[in-house]
Amino acid sequence: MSLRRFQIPPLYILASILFGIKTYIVYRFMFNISIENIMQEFILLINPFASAFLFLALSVWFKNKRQMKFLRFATLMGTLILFLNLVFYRNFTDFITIPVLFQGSNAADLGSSFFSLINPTDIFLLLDVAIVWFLSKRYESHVATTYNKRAKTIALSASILFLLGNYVLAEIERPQLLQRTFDREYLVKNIGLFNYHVYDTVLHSKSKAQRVFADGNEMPDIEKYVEQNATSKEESKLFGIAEGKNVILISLESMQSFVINNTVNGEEVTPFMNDLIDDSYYFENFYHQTEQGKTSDHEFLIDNSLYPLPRGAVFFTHGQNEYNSTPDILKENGYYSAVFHANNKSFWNRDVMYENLGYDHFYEQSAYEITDENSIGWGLKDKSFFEQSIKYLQSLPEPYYSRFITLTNHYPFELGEEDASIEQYDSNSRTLNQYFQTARYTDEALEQFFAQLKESGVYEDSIIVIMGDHYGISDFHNKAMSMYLNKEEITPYDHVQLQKVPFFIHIPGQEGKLMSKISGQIDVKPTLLHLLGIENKDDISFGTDLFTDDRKEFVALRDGSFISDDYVYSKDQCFDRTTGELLFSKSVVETEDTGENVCQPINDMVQKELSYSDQIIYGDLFRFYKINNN
Ligand code: GP9
Ligand code: MN
Repeated sequence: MSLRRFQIPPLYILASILFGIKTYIVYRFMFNISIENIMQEFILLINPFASAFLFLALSVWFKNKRQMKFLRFATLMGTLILFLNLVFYRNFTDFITIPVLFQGSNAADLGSSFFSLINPTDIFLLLDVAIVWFLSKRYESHVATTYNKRAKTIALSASILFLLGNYVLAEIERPQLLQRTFDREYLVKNIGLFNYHVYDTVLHSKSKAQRVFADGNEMPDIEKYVEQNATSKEESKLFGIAEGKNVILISLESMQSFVINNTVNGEEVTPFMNDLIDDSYYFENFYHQTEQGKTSDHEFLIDNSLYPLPRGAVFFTHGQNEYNSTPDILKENGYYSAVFHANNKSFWNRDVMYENLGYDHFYEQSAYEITDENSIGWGLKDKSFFEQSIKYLQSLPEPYYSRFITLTNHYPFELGEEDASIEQYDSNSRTLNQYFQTARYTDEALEQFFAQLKESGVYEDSIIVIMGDHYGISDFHNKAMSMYLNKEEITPYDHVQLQKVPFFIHIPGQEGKLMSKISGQIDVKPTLLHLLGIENKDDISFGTDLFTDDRKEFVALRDGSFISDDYVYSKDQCFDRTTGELLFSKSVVETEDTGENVCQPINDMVQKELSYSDQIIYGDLFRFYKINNN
């Protein structure tokens, strides 16, 4: 048969189309990728073609023989990558990352079950490769073309345009997708498996390089700083009060302090938590310190007492570092540890990071029965989540450190009518209007959980810590927020105050106290360890126990803002903390003399502290520093 009679497109275009179709079929029917809307469906459809074209169009730069060779091996390699991810996915419901590939346990796990993870139908993945091989070998003289300059330029520009188009759509669908690196599934869904691998490689090499240049010489300065500034010289007033008790630490999604003891349409937003203040240690000036890694950043803070990173999610970028984490320390003191969260386990790279932090078990999505009726928005509703978790909690070896992360009070704060106990707020922000209802729902879920803890006999032997993970209402809703708070506008001072999240330490049988000191998520680890009677003397951590008076004078937010007893500093403006009066502004000082910047000395310290914490993470410095945790 002669191909002369057929007008076939250039082989690289045909190969891209075939490879694109194949990849799309794999995405759609072999991986279990969740599609939430038409836009996501569209992006998923185009990205396989965009990345196949990007790579295969490179063939136009080669002469005939090499061109054919390139196409054959490129399609084969691409297929191999697709296939290996598929096998990996069948075992781990996750995509391969470079660190995971070299991570002993995962690779070994996969090795032993490799053959059981292969389906006979996988052979069809080779179909397009076979076509390309056949055409390129048998009909080389017809399909191999020497492309002229114009054709080369067109191929190159088209592939870049394709890639850009894909990226722009992905950005619209998930703003800051690449900076925030939410989830591998999101990345694959939006930029495609192959571009995801390129991205993962860049991320990996960058952090590897920073690690390579560190040699541990950085540690003495950091140690000295921590010893002088973050270590209390005074023993905690509550040291050992909860020795041997179980810990139940509940993170409330997007719960901010402004709803506590507040009303909407005349109704209390969080009646249960408002009452809980009376018999708990409740910290009314407690701040979240998270950045782009949101929930995962708060987890990082509470388990390490180190700051999360200024960009990206440390759970992703430095999931393989050495840490001296709360679960690790507790393990050495006889504790079992587990996390409960009904979302996809790879979200925020939790599966990898939890193992590294020393958690014994992660009760994730697959541990829960999730149906249309019991889920909304991001997944399993909080009431059902707690209810289904109790049996697992009861089965844990004691004493244990358990963490729970709720989900319902997450943007866009959706709730079915049957679950809404209070009316929405009425403003120009649908987000804020709905927020009160989901916050109330979570408050009710918490109340129910307390009842279940009591019923199941878990309550008495435990201490219960409750905390908001980060803000839920962004600056975008400032207009509605100022209306709700009865303010003319939300100033940088107000913005900082809105970063307060609720923090409770509830010790059954203890009265508790209203605590007004300035505090933050960085303080949770040392506070908790001291309550449990663990000294943990040579730990490097930037927080201080909240039950001593000898404390560092500020809480630093991750964007460099800070709150001290006297001042609030944000966006180059220094305010009086109690009155909110502007004391100094960098932009004003150029035109009129507003006096000295009284915030400057603390600001210098904040910058130093944040950079020390970053150095530890970027350089993976704990590998040079062995700590005795007893
Ligand atoms: C996802 C949940 C929410 O598992 O923790 O994450 P967030 O978007 O708040 O970081
Ligand atoms: Mn969150």
